[in-house]
Amino acid sequence: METFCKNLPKIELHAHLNGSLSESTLKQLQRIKNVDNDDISNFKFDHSKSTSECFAVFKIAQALTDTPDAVKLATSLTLQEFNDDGVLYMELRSTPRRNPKMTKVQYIQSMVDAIIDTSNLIEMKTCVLTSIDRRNTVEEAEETIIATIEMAKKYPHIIVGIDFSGDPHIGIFGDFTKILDTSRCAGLKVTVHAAEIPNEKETLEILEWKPDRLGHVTYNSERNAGSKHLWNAILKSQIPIELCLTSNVKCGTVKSYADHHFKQFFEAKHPISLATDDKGVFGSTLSEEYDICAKTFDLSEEQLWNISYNAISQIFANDDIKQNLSSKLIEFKNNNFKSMT
Ligand code: 6MZ
Repeated sequence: METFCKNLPKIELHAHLNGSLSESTLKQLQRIKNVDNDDISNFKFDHSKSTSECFAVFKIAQALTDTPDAVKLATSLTLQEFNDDGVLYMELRSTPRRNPKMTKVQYIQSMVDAIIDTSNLIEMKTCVLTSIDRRNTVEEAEETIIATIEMAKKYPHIIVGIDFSGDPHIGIFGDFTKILDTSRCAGLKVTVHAAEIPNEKETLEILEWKPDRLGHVTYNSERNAGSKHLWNAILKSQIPIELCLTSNVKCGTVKSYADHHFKQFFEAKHPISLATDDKGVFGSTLSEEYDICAKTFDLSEEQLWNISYNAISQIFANDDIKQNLSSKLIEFKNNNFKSMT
């Protein structure tokens, strides 16, 4: 099963750049910056921690990606790693930061440059989502959206959407809807982290706003601090959900893999994809996520293929890219499952 999961062409729709940095990438960035401290030994979770501890560790990576060159290098190395794991298409998300050494536009440009420079070296196709951090102000979000719209005009095939993320204990989704409407009017798709902590009122508001995709959706029903009404509203919405099993287990928002809400959404035939979230922090590749999912929920290779194939319709890139991914997944199926119809 492990080899199958590695070979299966996969679609990664929920990966945060600074949470995805591997130890070797962090070390390279440290060398370039000439810093030598053991901060990075605290980056990867070797056991489960709380959500708050999780949000503290991102700062370790962000301190190393504070110039355009560092953002570009971090992006290039991360793309290479996802490609080597058999990812065929990914949407890489990151919160553009402004500091005395770079503007938000330069931050986004660095990600784009890394994608363009690696495009001839790797098979994986990558698009960018810029993240709005809910801990920050609406003015800061506005700045990010203006920068994203400007860059999306220049690189419409690379910059495809906005992600709403950050520590769910801080900030209110409703404060950001006007500014998110602006990005939608500019043709950008939007994915929103929802129900990472119990907050039925906010989750219902998010559903009402109708994002193009949702992340996590952990506290979703009577069985986990939600209600039947909430569960029915999620299913009725048919909004695809990005599920990150290891991330949720390691942040302690689900008790174990067996308790993960993958099972309920899968059985309800709700559109879902599997994703890593922060592979550097949680120490799990997308192949490993597929493998864990298969072993925990007793899935066949055909069912895993279906999960990957169905994710194509959920991507934010255009129909040509969808068509191309579809052909590659069908080719894999024809070569690997002679008996599949
Ligand atoms: C919510 C998360 C997250 O943007 O600097 N982030 N937001 N829930 C999660 N689940 C654990 N994992 C990561 O990457 C790091 C940032 O992504 C968001 C947080 O805002 C974090 O600071 P970038 O590339």
